[in-house]
Amino acid sequence: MDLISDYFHDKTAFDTQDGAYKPIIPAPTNSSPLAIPPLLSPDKVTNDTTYCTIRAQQGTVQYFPDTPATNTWGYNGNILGPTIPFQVGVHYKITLVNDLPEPTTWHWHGLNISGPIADGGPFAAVLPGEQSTIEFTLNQPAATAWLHPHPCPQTARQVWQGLAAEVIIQDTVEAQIDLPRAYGTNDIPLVLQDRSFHNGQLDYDADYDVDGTTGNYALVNGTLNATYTVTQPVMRFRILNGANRREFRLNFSDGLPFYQIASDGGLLPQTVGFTRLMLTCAERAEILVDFRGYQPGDQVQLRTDDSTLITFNIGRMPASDYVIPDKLAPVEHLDDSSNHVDHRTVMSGMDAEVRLDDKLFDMTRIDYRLPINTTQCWEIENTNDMTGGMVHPYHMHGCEFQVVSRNGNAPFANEHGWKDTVAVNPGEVVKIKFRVRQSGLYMYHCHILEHEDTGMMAQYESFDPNNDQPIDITHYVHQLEKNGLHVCRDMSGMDHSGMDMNM
Ligand SMILES: [Cu+2]
Repeated sequence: MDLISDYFHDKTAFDTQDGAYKPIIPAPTNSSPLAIPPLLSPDKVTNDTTYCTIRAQQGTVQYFPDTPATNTWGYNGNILGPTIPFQVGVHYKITLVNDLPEPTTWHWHGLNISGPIADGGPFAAVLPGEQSTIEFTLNQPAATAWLHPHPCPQTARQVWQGLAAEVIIQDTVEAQIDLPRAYGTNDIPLVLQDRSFHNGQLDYDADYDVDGTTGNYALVNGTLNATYTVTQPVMRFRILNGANRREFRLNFSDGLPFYQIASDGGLLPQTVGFTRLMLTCAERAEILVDFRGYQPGDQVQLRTDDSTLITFNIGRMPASDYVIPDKLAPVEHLDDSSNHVDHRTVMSGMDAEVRLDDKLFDMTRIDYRLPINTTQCWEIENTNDMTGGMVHPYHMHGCEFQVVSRNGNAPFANEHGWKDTVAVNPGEVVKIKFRVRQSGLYMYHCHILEHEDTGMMAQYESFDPNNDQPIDITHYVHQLEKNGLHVCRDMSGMDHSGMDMNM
């Protein structure tokens, strides 16, 4: 297997971007064992339905010995949340409880479920002290997805405060491949984030940057200066970039190779070996790491650039003749014989000038309509002409897509599976194809959370061409207004064309 040592990004743009970008430095506190989130236990399992509860709540974490505990938010706990296992084909009923002092939503990033409510975008707000119930049955490949809030325009602040959890989707295809899958033993999540602290507290407003808020210290699964003792010869890490804005440029301190087996939407057709891998915001990579070359007492760090994210202490491990599989799972071919581009979406600008298709988000406006069960081909362009531009991670709700090309060239070696978030370099056009399976209303946007909250977001409606019943968007708008909730309209107050004023 070839080893790739290219980050696949526009290095100039990365290195010269926004001066407020903070390097990761060691936190001034002792190292701590990596927190491994528990698996969410269902409330009840019946013959046809599995019931769960996910409560957004306030908590505290004692990060520093000499300051008061840090006030945090989490799902069913103090920070982040349990890892949520879903089985394809099972019907789930999930109660979402808001114990926070403000409205929030539960967005299932990477789950192809009904929008705008079950999907959990900005229309799905739950008031403080209230709860709602969603239900769905998953029909998509095994994958690592995630849960995070998505209220407009408060997503970035709520994620910063601690709301995020990994989701593991399981199916029979993945189950038949010889991969580590003992959760908490040789299969563990790594949620990568960065935060700064002010007298021990998170202070989003103090750290806010319109081009994306960054912090000085790495948090892995909410742990500062995390360490992990390796007792299994080959580990599977489900890595999520859960940061508001930071790209992670992953490498091991000694150049140890690692093997990517899955991207956002599931297994790759073939394992791809790396010594360096960049993950932009919201992207996931499942990797296998072979620790058999080390001796007990050795140490190796997983880093971003040359800053440590987590230190692995090698412990005693059983002998193993495990062979990392080369072939994984076939990826469904989406028919694209017409070669017709259905739509081009343009991401432009930096700072408060960011735009999607020259517009800012408006919840009362449907930006694009597309038929279900039909292959769509879109081009995603990052014009970014100001000051060299920056990488924008483009994300779609309601579907997983395949990367067809980058500026007409073949996609990267790890882009041959399903994705829902793709990094678009300045001056690049990324062609994608996808099929939406269910009618509904879904967001597409930049996943730098501050860009999204500034309005670099739009929404599409998917409809059944054999039974086109357009969504009554005023119904959803009125639901929010009736509850005194904010409705994002033409978010700048600029570029009023008069067209939207009647809504
Ligand atoms: Cu962006």
